[in-house]
Amino acid sequence: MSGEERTIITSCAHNCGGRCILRVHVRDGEVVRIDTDNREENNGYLQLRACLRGRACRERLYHPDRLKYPQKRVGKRGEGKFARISWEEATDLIAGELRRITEKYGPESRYISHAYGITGVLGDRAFMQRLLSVYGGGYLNYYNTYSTACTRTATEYTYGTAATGSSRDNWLHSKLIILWGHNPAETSFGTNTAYYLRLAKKRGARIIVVDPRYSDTAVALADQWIPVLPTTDNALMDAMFYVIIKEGLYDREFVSRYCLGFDEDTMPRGFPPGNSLAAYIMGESDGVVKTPEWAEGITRVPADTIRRLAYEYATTRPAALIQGWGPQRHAYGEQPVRGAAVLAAITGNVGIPGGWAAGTGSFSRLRLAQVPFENKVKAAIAAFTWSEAIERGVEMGPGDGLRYTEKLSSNIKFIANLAGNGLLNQHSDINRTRRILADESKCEFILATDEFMTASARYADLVLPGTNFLERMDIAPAWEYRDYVVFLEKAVEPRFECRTGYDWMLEVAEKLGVRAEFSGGKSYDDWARYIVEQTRKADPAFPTFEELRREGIYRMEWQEPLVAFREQVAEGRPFPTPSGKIEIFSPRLFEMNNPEIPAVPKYIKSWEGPEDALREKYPLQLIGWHSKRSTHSVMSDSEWLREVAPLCLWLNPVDAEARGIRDGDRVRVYNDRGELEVAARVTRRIMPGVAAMPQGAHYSPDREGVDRGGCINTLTKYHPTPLAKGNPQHTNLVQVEVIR
Ligand SMILES: Nc1nc2c(c(=O)[nH]1)N[C@H]1C(S)=C(S)[C@@H](COP(=O)(O)OP(=O)(O)OC[C@H]3O[C@@H](n4cnc5c(=O)[nH]c(N)nc54)[C@H](O)[C@@H]3O)O[C@H]1N2
Ligand SMILES: Nc1nc2c(c(=O)[nH]1)N[C@H]1C(S)=C(S)[C@@H](COP(=O)(O)OP(=O)(O)OC[C@H]3O[C@@H](n4cnc5c(=O)[nH]c(N)nc54)[C@H](O)[C@@H]3O)O[C@H]1N2
Ligand code: SF4
Ligand SMILES: [Mo]
Repeated sequence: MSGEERTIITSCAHNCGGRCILRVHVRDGEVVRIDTDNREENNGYLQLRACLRGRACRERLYHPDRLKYPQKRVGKRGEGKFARISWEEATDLIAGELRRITEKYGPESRYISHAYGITGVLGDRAFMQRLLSVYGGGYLNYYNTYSTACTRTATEYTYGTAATGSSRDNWLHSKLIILWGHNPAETSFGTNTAYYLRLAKKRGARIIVVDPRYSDTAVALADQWIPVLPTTDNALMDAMFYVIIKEGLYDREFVSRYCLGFDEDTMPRGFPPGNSLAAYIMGESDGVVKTPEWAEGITRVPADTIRRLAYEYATTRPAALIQGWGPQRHAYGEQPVRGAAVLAAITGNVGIPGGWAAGTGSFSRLRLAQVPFENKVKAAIAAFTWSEAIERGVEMGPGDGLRYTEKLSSNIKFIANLAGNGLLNQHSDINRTRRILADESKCEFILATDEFMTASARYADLVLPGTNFLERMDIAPAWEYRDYVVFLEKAVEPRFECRTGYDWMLEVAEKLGVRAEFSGGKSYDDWARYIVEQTRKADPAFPTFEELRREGIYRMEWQEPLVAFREQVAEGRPFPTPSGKIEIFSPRLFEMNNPEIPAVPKYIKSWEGPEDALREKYPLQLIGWHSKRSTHSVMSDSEWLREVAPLCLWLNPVDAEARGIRDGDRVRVYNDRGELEVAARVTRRIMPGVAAMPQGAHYSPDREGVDRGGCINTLTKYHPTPLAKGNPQHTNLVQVEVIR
């Protein structure tokens, strides 16, 4: 007999760019239907409506391929042979390996990988950080992420902080909005970001999209699309600087008061002449004047379009240049980040409502407490460099991005990959990573939790079945523009033998003799209460646990737009840089004396860019993008979503015709690193010379090693960016051939 239907409020815990309300309808202990926010919109409350992925979560929850019990590797690592074991055996194995590896190699050999399948505060990562802190004195840290390595690092060099947060209501004051490699119609960047842009447009803002692709955002919002070749944004920016300088369109007062090194007059003392931005743009330092005609040859943007763009941006105030993270996931990704911030600065668009200082301007008004832990290891590698730290961690130094120590005492020997597919699928150059991971003498133990046997889980020694977010309670903040949290109510009991991290970690802690220190006497639910109580200590307006649970959401209220650097500009306070100014010329970068890390933002010819000689062999630039069809690899094989957004490689008709490729044909895409197969989509939505495919498809090699799953990381390169040591996963040269 079917019982009463109850409805609970939750949100996907995936790293999807959004944080929306899911209303989950449960009958007889089963999720029967999922819909979304239906609250009344008033007092500025915008419904947090779920995307198609959120609404399709039921397919994932009940998928027949869910991991059902713990599995131990029995074949060679990566071969895919596993045997079912009990939880008792599994926790024995983890405790034993942790003890052995810690005693032999010390805490610096232990690593929790960059993995964001769970974004709630009670995720497996949070508790593993605590477990490794109480047992063995900590673990090797990482800094930066795959998301924002160059954005973070390069913004800090310009403004002295990466916290350039402004709120989206700023855009309602903007007269012009430039979305530079930013696609929130798909990437969301906080639920409703595209909606705010639509409101801005209704209020009269003109919207320009700069992107090699005619993205969904361009389709929905753009008055103008400016296609630019990947890796060449800085040539376009340089030419904009040229026009702005030549025509005297910059904000003289702002530049002289707040900026360092715009021209020779604003250079700090003690540096040789000819090192300012203006000197570089006018060719004084390298003999090349950065005219629009020069840039046209590199970027494929017509010189007149560049002139108009520069003129428009410099003369329409306030204007918001909002840069996504696509332009920085490139070989020299630091440069477009610096360039965009400098454009905002010299046009006086910093610190004013309707302007925009940098990047996507993420901020965190609401600070949610965390599960506490104390990692005694201070050493940190850049997130992207973990596979290198397996091979040669002890040889790595500051030049490889090693921080807070001179030298590591061990290579990585233990990896906890919890709710992540970054061991293989999401890390660059899969064939390289496979070779490193397959060598069992290098990293000696790999533990994975997941809901499915992913490519990464296949390279683990022990795979644990995790719960789905609908099977547990958690609390998750907004993804960007953090001013609300959602209480993730548990909808149904875990299926099979699936368990949440804290649950089995308690047993591991017990076996290691640290249960009391690890648990602090708390159950999982107690930790949720603890988080709320600690958050309330800092913010008394934050609801009680019961209130939050009842309402399902807590949202901060405010009236004024949050404007980054408002005080600096309104009150003449120093910027948090060493000079107190916006460092267009960075003395710190100058001291590095490295042509790949220039002191002023510059166009640098990229390896595997349009000016690389390798183009003769591999003539197409390949970029990936974060598509609506999946959250990284999560749901990328969903039958339900496939109908809406199938996986395919975008090719311009010019490039398709030259290769005899018709829309829908299967094609092989390859370079020296690997080969994959995918369907071609022949479309003018991508500029000639460039191919694009969604990132996140599941890697599935055939016997010859050809990836039939279409995972772009079969083709990407492991080559950290010069300063941030970030992941240049959109910089690739390939060839494409039709399969007949
Ligand atoms: N649907 C969905 N949304 C997501 C995610 C997801 O997997 N799926 N992932 C989330 C996460 S973790 C992150 S970090 C963010 C990522 O957000 P982003 O990094 O901003 O997303 P991308 O799609 O990589 O890049 C944004 C745009 O940049 C363009 N682009 C690429 N190269 C260049 C270039 O050289 N120049 C210019 N001008 N444009 C370029 C791409 O075509 C794309 O339209 O998205 C989040 N949102
Ligand atoms: N080529 C290329 N590569 C990229 C990018 C790119 O733009 N291009 N983007 C990079 C970026 S920005 C990021 S953030 C990374 C993302 O890298 P990851 O965070 O590793 O990617 P996901 O695919 O989201 O992996 C999440 C995993 O967690 C599992 N999972 C989901 N929910 C749960 C749960 O509740 N419990 C458990 N135990 N498991 C769960 C999923 O099945 C999935 O395997 O990828 C990076 N890789
Ligand atoms: S944007 Fe993210 S949180 Fe919102 S419904 Fe989609 S997958 Fe879920
Ligand atoms: Mo990300």
